[in-house]
Amino acid sequence: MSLDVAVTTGGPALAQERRLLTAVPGPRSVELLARRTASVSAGVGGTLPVFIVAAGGGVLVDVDGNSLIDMGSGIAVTNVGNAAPRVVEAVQRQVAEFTHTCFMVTPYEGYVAVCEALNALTPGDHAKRSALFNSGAEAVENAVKIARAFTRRQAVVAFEHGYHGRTNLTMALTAKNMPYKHSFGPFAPEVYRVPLSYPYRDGLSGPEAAKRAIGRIDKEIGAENVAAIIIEPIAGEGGFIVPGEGFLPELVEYARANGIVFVADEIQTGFCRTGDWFACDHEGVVPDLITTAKGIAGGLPLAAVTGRAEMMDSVHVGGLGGTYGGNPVACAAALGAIEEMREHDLAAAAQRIGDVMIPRLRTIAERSGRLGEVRGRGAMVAVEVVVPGTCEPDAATTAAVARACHAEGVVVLTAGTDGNVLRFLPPLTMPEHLLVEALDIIERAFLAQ
Ligand code: PLZ
Repeated sequence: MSLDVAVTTGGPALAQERRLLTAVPGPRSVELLARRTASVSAGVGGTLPVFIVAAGGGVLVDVDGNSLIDMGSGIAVTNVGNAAPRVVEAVQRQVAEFTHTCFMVTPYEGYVAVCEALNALTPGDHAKRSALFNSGAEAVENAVKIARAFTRRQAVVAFEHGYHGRTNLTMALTAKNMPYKHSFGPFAPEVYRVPLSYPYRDGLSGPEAAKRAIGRIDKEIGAENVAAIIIEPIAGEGGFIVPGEGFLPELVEYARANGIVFVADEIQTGFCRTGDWFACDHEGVVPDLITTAKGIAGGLPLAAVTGRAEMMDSVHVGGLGGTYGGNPVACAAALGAIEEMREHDLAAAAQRIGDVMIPRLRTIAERSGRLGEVRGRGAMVAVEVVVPGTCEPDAATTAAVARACHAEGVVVLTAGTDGNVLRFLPPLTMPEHLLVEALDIIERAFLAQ
């Protein structure tokens, strides 16, 4: 498709500007949308019907030549920026050498190198092993398999507002019915849900909330029946809920005292997103197993479980695997992405993004009265939208603000069990001038409500 604006390549070389040449979506996107509707299952949702031809730095360029500010990173995936140079170079080299062998049939170095990197980068300096998969949900499924095999127990504890995927077991682990679970049951058994720490809504300190959750586990399941406790250190789809200080460490201590495997799902929070390599690092939490995906490979599909060697090695030989898990092209991308993160200190970049966003959003909160809470860590930032003067969730205003931002060429995402959270996940390569421009547009959208 030819464009009015020359777009020869993606990546950071793209003009870092917001540019609207047509309405959003423009006519070419509308044509493609008609083809999509006629060919793609209606069950696959969509945030914004603009069709993308190039992306990089902090922008997405569509088929109509519009350049949109990317405040979503494809749901926390392109942390290193879209088409990041080291990712592109590593993928091009690998794809020309060989595309697939199946690691379980004839192995290759890239898979091992990714596991070595994960073992070194994830929290804790104990002996670790990793295994690679294709998607976040698949990593979570395998973490549960490993915890069950290691403990010979069955129960798995998950949390309110938790999100872990769309496969059968991970739907069971996920809290929210619509759209993830509705009409798709029955779900996997032996999954139990306990309350999260949600300071804005429960008014409890982290340790108090931990005591409440642990009380429920003891009374309703029995610690000796629990294989694993699985938690996102910051709930992602649930609305960027940052638990009270001390909540996670108390859960880890309880798990350790009771022979329960503590699994941190860092699929959304990982790889520099929160201003550290992993969100667990913030409170010095050392999980037994950690699941990663999304940001790991700069946009190529890859996921992993990393954890204590004795747990990871407790599974019988052949018990873990899959045709594509740790595909060589995805592994090359991951090694390139990790280099980008190191080279450009993207953890520090995430902190700087948070330092720009959070004070500005607090000012917007004062002016608008509709933002019940501004929260997050690093470049994982959200606002919880409420009816002014109350704590009542306001999903309608949240959707209206998102729509207004989209129309102005700013790609924002929503989240939250009540659909009342506007969340921001810019690429960590977002130039500051675009971040500020996006915030200006977000402010206008709120003040127009
Ligand atoms: N665990 C913490 O955030 C994926 C889902 C988007 P997959 N989150 C985005 C949607 O509507 O499907 C996620 C996550 C956490 C697990 C997953 C699942 O990762 O790669 O989507 O399977």
